[in-house]
Amino acid sequence: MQKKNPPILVTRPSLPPVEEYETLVREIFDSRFLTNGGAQHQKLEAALTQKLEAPYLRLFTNGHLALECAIAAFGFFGGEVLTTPFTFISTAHAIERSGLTPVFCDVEPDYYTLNPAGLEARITPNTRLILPVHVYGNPCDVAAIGRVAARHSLPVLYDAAHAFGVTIGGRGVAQFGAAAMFSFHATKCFHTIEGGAVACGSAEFAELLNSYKNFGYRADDEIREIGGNAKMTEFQAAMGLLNLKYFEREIEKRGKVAARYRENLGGIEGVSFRPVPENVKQNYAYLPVTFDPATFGRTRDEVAETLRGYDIFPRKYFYPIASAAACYRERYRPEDTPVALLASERVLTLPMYADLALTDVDDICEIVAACKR
Ligand code: T4K
Repeated sequence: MQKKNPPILVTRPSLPPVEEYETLVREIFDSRFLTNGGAQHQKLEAALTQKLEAPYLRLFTNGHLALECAIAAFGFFGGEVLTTPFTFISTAHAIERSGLTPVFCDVEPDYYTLNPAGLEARITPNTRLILPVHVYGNPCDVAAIGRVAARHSLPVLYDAAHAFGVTIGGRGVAQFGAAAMFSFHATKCFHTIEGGAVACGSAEFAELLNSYKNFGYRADDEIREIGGNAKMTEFQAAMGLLNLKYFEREIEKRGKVAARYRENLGGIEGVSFRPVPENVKQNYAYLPVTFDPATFGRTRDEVAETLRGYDIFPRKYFYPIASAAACYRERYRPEDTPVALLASERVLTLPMYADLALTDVDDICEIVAACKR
């Protein structure tokens, strides 16, 4: 097989027709309102509140600052946050940068989401918050996590960066926990170039989010919180409005790509996919595949290297786990979360995007299958 030209990257953002974006950009130019909650922002906030079935929703300039503002809105002064190390480093950084301490708990072996079974043992008088991640868009066991949280009167803030559009038993993921953060980065299945949102269950929390993203302003002459700047611009919101229009088509196309991968690789010993729970509507945000070197005969890294030889660039999301990152490893032992550690050594996220040709999926799978020993 020839090298891919152009190369195939792990993802490629979908874009609306450029003429449609031009129309909205003209509206922005005419209005001279570029940021700070203009017309596009208001429309997108209303549309996403509905789409995500969120009681309240506030937009942000990116998912990371959305997470930091959400943590700030709880108003803790130090303490511990139970979270997963098997995530993008943003989750741990948001906790640490908020003056709190991440306590890394292990994930469960099917979905790699926070294992509710291990949570209770890690709760101390200093625990303030549970911050699970719907990693790859696979929802956490929200019922079990909710029960642990209720028993100990702890709030739950979901990092739903990957879970836009995912529903559990017909209910949007935004409805679980005290709040949920979504990322709208260009690499996500719904994007606003850079962007994010926090959904929450109370009007008061939503007011705090507005304040923390806008320097603490409650009114022109009233600065109540020590907030920062995390506002979404009109150009981002316009992109979001158009991408929202095409979102269902996006998911349909991604679903076909995911099905083709499963069809091609599903029967190979040593290759496994995350199971799909019956009551979950997926968004196919990522295509994580786990390679067991004992039965596949090759390591995840060897498979990645082989693909790179064909100019196909999968990614090791999420390696290293947060507790093994250079900035955390002196304070943690990655072996304390063995399931997460093993996942970080075995998972390869293969290219996944709406416009990935099924013939390219077939080629990727052929190369992967040929790695087997
Ligand atoms: N929590 C979790 C669980 C998260 O996964 C994330 C972000 C956050 C919180 C924070 O949300 P944000 O603040 O980002 O909204 C990417 C994304 O930048 C990041 O949003 C995402 N998670 C993370 C999992 O992946 P990188 O450093 O891997 O991105 P990069 O630039 O290497 O891009 C990946 C591939 O996409 C490349 O092969 C190139 C391609 N690409 C990328 C961009 C930006 C394009 O083709 N076009 C583009 O415009 O972090």
